[in-house]
Amino acid sequence: MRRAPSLDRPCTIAVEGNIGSGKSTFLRHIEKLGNVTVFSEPLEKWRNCQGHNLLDLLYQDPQRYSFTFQSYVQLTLLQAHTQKCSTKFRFLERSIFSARYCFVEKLRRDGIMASPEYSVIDEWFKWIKQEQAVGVDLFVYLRTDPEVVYERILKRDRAEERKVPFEYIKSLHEIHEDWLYHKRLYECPAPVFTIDANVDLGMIGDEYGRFEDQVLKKRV
Ligand code: DCP
Repeated sequence: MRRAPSLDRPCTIAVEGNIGSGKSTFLRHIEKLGNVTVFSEPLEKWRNCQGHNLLDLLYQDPQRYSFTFQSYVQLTLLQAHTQKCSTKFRFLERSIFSARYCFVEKLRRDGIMASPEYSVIDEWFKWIKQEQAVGVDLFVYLRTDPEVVYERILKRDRAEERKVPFEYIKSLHEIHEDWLYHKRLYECPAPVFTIDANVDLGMIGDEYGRFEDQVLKKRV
């Protein structure tokens, strides 16, 4: 599934991490460097699918709407993975992999997503992986403590996320850890570059610099 980057296929880097780990901040920084294309997470699409705020519905009634939400997430991330781009580097905010291995996994474990719904999402996922150009060359893992991101989530006060309990964030953290850090959950289809994203997002420049030196400059 991993293909070597070539002239017609840029080096694809997917930025991952818990909710509130600073993916958007990291990508805003990367965008300023130039010669990169950034596909930010299609959150606005999730908030407005033909007038429906699917993110809000997900949190209001997860049993009823998690399948609806995750189906649309999978579609919009597939669209991001396969968008054309002419720069050497292409950055994605999240990927179909974290959608499936972290979020759908969590919903399945908690029994929120019904087994037939999980199976349908999983069949779609397997087909996409097999048939579509969704290869990733590197994951950037913005590694955080759940307590830190929970504070950030409370502070940013996104309307849809007001009722998200700490336990949910903690458990999503553990799933991200198992997948990207300990590598004991499913497959990890590309190497992982880990960034300590606990530091205040205003002072994270050193960590970003390490990524630029060790990844971007080496591949130019
Ligand atoms: N979400 C979800 N299932 C997914 C992807 C996201 O339920 N497959 C939810 C979790 C959040 C919202 O969508 O409520 C956005 O989450 P992200 O972690 O993807 O984005 P953030 O905006 O929190 O990222 P950051 O703060 O790191 O920039």
